[in-house]
Amino acid sequence: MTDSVVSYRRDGNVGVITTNNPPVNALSHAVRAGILAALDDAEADGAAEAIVIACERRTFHAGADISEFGKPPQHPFLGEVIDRLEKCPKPVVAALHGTALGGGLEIALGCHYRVAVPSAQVGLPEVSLGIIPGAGGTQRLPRLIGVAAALDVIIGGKRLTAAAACDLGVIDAVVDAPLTDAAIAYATDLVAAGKGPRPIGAQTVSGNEADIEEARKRHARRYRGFNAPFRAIDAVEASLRTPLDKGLVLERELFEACNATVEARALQYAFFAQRQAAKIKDLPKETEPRAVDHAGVIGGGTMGRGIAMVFADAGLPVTLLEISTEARDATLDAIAKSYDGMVSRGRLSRDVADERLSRISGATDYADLANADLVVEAVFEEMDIKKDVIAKLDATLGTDTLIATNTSYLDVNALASASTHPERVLGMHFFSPANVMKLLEVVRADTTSHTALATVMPLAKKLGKIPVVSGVCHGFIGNRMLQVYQREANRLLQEGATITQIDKAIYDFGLPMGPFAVRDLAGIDVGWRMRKAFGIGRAQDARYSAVPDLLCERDQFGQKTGIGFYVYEDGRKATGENPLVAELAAAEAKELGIAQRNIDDGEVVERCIYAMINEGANLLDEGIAQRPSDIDIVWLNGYGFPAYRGGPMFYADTIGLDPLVKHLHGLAEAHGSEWTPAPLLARLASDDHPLTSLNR
Ligand code: 3H9
Repeated sequence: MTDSVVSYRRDGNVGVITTNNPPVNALSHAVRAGILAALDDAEADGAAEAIVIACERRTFHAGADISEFGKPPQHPFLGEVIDRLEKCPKPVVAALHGTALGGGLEIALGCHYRVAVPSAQVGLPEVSLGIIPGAGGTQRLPRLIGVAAALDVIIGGKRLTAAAACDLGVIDAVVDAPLTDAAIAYATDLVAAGKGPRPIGAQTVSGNEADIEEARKRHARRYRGFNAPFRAIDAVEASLRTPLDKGLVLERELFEACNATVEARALQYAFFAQRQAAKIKDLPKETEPRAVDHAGVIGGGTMGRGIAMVFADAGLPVTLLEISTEARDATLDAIAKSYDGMVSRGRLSRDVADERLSRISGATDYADLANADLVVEAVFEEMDIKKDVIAKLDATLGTDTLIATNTSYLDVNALASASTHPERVLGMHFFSPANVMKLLEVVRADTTSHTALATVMPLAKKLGKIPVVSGVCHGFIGNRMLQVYQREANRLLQEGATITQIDKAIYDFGLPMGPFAVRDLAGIDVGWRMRKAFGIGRAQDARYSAVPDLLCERDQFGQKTGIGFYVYEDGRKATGENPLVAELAAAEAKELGIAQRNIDDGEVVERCIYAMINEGANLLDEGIAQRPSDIDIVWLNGYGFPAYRGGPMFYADTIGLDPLVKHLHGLAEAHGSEWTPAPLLARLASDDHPLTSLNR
């Protein structure tokens, strides 16, 4: 048969079905229908004694077409296609390359044999989209490799390399490229050896209820608040007890129930939002990125070291500049120790750690940065110091070299003005620890060139980061919203809530830690120094809470000093509230004429989260954020906003903008003008449009 998406041809005694549906051969309706039609041809072709299923371009099927999930399902379903493959009277071989994920792996499990090139990866990532494998994955994988190993792949979201998949028995052989030829040869050998179809559905499952219970316990913490992972465990449990056909029916029911949840909508939205965030609306398509083959980092503090490791981990040589030979050597030592720690924790092999470390060289002279294509400054967070560094870089580097500042608050327009070529200056705001956190705010100054942006966005992806573009404002997208969230937490404390209550309410909402516990972890002094530098206090905000500052004045900075909002045992474990906090808050309330009262947890969550949403809408109105989903990506990846709620802007839509705006008016009456709904929210609510309608 011929179809533009799926084609059938014969090579010797092997029929070959090939899909060509760029970019990732997603199993859209046309592909499913095309494979069925091609199977008709292959089965009818008397000269074809075996069949190969393969894909063109960069990958085997990377899964179902996620963009179809919100629409009414269309026959043939993926399960029907896989059923036909499994029941095919001729042996069927799947030829895997790229990423055979989700429905892609399920297709392969419907085939009777599987071969893969060494670079191929397989996995069932459905729970990361709020669903479960819905085309036999939860029933066939346990039959193939046992319940415990299958749960690791399905719930742990593990992607297996071809070698690991072969060891586990997920695939039968690792073959050399060219893949399709190797798969045809494999199929020819099967026929010659008289080997026929070998359906997984006919196999029995190895494993027991104890494996299921163990998985429920093991994943309870990681997936706190999520639904899909636990439904996937239920489906795998069914494979132990029921024949394939019944298990498949239950799996489909669970899949559909999961797909109808807010969690599924939120996670699927976030999948596309993350890819959207990498796109800059007004960047001309023809803008050519510059090559970045060598990086420089200025400053060997925590951030500078982490940033140097990010480049080294991604395979780029990096030169780290410090002010003296002693500081340089101490920095390189500290980096070596970080890698040693990863080796001793089993996270890296010695060889890989050594290779990464060898990419980092130390320097003390700006001239040593001459061959860098991009230099990131991570020196002390002070305007004059940073400007001085940028001016020195400007004087030493070629005019094409990009200069990035890792500032978290300073005005990037002012910093760019320290360069005679301000078009090459932009912000790269890494989050701490830089080599772990995925988020990267790319701060676009008024003068930043298209070339600089077009270079840094794909570079970020190469560095394993999730880039989001922000305009220039105090705190950019993430920290500006964090400030109003913390402001509200402080006010709730003034009004009589305890820090334990506020932290618990926010934890129960789904964030990993509450606002006070987070500040104790990061160091309360960080915000204190920043507020002092910017002169932030009562003059700007009549309700300004000085409680954190008063703790800092007593050297109570949080975990690192053993006391902050909470008191700590061994520097880590909180044993209770610092009694001074409630005392200071009560005194402040008295001074400000605020009557303390009982506050319920619902009010805590509403005020902290709604304040953020309103500020997010202001950021959109001001053009700081390109689209609501960019804000969500910042909060999902930089601040631990619960992924099953989709991010603050998506969450706002689930509340409904009309009730939200009404609520904000009520808060403005009770607590002041900061609560006046952002004009954008008011406009959208009156037009009955959700925030996510702006995601383009
Ligand atoms: C599933 O299979 C359910 C079944 O169990 C049962 C059903 C009944 N659908 O990421 P990239 C687009 S659930 C639609 O930048 P990379 C993506 O949006 C699925 N579109 O490339 C982007 O579009 P654009 C289980 C998809 O090389 C473009 O392709 N599978 C899909 O960095 C390139 O993507 C998964 O969860 C899709 N399935 O990474 C795998 N996948 O250019 C999801 C990608 O317009 N995909 N697109 O922005 C991935 O993890 C990565 O895309 C992959 C490639 C690793 C494949």
